[in-house]
Amino acid sequence: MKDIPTWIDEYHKGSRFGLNGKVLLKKNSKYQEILIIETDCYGKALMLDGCWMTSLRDEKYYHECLVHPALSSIDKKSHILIIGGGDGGTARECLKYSQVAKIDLVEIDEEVINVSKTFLQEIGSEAWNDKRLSIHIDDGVKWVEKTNDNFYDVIFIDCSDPSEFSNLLFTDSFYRECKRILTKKGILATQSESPESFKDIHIHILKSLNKIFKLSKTMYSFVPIYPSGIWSWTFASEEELNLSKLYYKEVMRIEKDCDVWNLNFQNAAFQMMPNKIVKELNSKNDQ
Ligand code: SPD
Repeated sequence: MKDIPTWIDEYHKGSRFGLNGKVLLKKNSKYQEILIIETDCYGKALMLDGCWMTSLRDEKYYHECLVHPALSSIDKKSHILIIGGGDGGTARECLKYSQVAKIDLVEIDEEVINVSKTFLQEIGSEAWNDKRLSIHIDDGVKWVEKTNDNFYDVIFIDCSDPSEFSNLLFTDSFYRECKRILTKKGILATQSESPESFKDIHIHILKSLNKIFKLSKTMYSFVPIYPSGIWSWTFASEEELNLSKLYYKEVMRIEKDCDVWNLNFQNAAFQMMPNKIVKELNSKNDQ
């Protein structure tokens, strides 16, 4: 089985999203089925419980969009929390900022980290050896609950789609807890699913964050291997979100080191909300 190229599909609501490749690893962790696939077009890729998570060729579309809008726009960014993010891509992007002093990466499934370190080294890259990164194998919801008030400058939620064991990461009570442990000017940055293939949960996330935080903004771009391709990231804060405004020297350095993100790309991406989402968010019935 391992050496035969075949189509590997994510099945989603009557559609399938597939890549041709060879299965390099198939195992069950305590939480999920883990597949590593050597794909023909996207390099090595990670699939969890039948859902594409990341690939060497397209991971920057996702990780750069999750991290840089938040970190390029916030003054104080010494303490960072990453919930999920077991492939290391989010940590790698955060560590590009010299001001980042400490990252707690809280991943529930140790096996995801192990297979990522073994098969997807390019994604986590030097982050795995950086002394600023502390890895905790723990439940993100419990971690947040036991954290003191006003502790983190930025929280990144780099989670899978809602499922039996990730559902709580999409609840109002969890977002409220995140707000509690953020510093006064802190930012919550979360992947917020697809306005097309995950429209209901997308709307739910945006409405919840809009209700719980003073400000929230959503950007849209694409992650080629995810269902429908179009994806979103939402940023929420109690203070003014300076997204797209600051232009520090360090930001210019980071732009040079990115494949996807730059300030022009970001400015456009924050204007890309599909009109049906605008209308649904504005509809009185759903308030
Ligand atoms: N449909 C897949 C959504 C997964 C989002 N997280 C991906 C993890 C990449 N670090």
